[in-house]
Amino acid sequence: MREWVIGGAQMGAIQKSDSRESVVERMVSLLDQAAEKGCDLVVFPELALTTFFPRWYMEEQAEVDTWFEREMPNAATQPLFDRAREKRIAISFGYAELTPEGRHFNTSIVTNRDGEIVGKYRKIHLPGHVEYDSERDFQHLEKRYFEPGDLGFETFDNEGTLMGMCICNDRRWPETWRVMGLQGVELVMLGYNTPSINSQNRGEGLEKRLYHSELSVTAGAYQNATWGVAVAKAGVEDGFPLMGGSIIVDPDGFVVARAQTEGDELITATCDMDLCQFGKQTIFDFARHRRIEHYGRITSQVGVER
Ligand code: CDT
Repeated sequence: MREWVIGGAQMGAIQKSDSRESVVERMVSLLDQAAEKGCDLVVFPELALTTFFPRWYMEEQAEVDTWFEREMPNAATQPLFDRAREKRIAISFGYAELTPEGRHFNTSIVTNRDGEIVGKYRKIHLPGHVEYDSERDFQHLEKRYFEPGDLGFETFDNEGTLMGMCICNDRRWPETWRVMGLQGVELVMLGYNTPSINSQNRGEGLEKRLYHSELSVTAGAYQNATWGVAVAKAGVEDGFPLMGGSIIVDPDGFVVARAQTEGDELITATCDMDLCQFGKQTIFDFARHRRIEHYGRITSQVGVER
């Protein structure tokens, strides 16, 4: 399948007290709207099933683990998988994954239109910090609750289209996009939970934060000649605001659909995967133009060295 009607299912706030079941009801309702619009694929946000719990400092592992899913699908998410299969819509969404070995990842999956999981990604660039930070306006404890993903930036053939995923902070790193670009990716799906306020710089402002998000996705899409779908969890969660700004971006780096609200909102676009070919065969024909003899620092060094 080369032409997909894609839905970006932005979600509004999820409070700490909201049950998984009530969230899944909202996701099913967005899926129903997507079905009416003829969508073949719907992308939901990062950690779509719960509030953005890494803002809360927890010391008891048993409490931390209540935010994680031990299997997927599970009882709470089965209705979403069932409706997606019934409507023949592929879905992608993020959740906190607790493996049988006791490992914790910030994960996303993608299904085909039969509701079978055909791809999994575990977030690699984990932002934030490990210990309580009294200097910040609020906490961002992803480095405390998750370990870095161990699956790399894989791509997946989903019904004839090469799809990849990344999660939130990953979108800001060109390496994320290029590793998938080097596999010929045609669609990158990502969800995010981005605070509207910089916890270390209150003066930054929402406009700049939305711009940086959009810049990252449009640049990544253009420089790798791929479609990009970036979907927010937005709104005010227990007093903490998250920004919206969900977008669908074409392989030339242009935004073709953009959310207007900070609530549950579906954006859609018809995405022809063959539009990736021109960029991949010309200015971003990697085989002809890349000069890897000068890229050594990208993999041999982490911080700045002179
Ligand atoms: N969820 C996530 O990765 N959010 C980050 C905020 C980082 S602030 C410590 C983001 O890059 O949007």
